[in-house]
Amino acid sequence: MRGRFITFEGGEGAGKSTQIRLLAKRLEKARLRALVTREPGGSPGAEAIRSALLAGIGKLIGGADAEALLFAAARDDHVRTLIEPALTRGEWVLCDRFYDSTRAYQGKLGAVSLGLLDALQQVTIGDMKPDLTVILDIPVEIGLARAAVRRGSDTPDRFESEAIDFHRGLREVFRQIAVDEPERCVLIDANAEPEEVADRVWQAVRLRLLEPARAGAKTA
Ligand code: Z5A
Repeated sequence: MRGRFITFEGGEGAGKSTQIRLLAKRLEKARLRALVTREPGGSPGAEAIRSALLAGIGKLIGGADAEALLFAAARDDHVRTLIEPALTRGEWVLCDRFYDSTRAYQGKLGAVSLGLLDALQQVTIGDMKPDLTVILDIPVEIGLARAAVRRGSDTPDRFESEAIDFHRGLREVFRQIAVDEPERCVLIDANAEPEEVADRVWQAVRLRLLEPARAGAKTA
């Protein structure tokens, strides 16, 4: 049986990596194999592109359209070489960011046209959509403070260094995606202790993926 594909989205410091780790543990307890990955990156080719992107190459090579092309190139490699093969083997794939981040960062905030974004999406993933997208929602100030603590004395990356209005705009875009696609997305209040947020995520995974699969197996 094909595995399930879950993506995590949200602004800076929302807790995506933390929640993915906690969900992977719960899935393992339920005897489900989970592959944890991230975007940009996840495969050797895409990780090479990630380094350039987070160092700010998009600003050097012509701005938001060029940056969107690089995110798409990374996604193409990641989907073909890592995500699709794992789903085909029956594994669950938990991915830290996916195409909603392109729509939010490059689309809404970088002003890349919908036409270009649609074309890039078609080339990189075609009709393949996540089975579930968990959107972690927290006030911008709290997320940025968490990200700053984690970063310590390191320099903020290309996106972390944007102004606070940029981050407020991002939060609104992610919330709107959850409203527009309620069947695929669940919006989760992430302003709570990690284990409490993990309970909310697990509840969504159970209701939307695990229980329907069990019910389907019984009637088959
Ligand atoms: N990007 C894009 O522009 N277009 C695209 O298509 C894609 C991405 C795919 C990738 O950066 C950047 O690429 C990203 C968007 C852009 N922008 N930036 N910057 P990244 O992978 O380096 O970083 P990120 O995805 O933005 O992750 P993050 O926001 O920095 O972190 P997070 O994964 O959401 O959170 P975390 O690492 O789990 O937690 C952060 C800290 O908070 C850490 O110290 C935790 O211990 C702490 N934490 C976590 N949960 C809690 C709770 N519940 N309470 C208290 N403290 C907590």
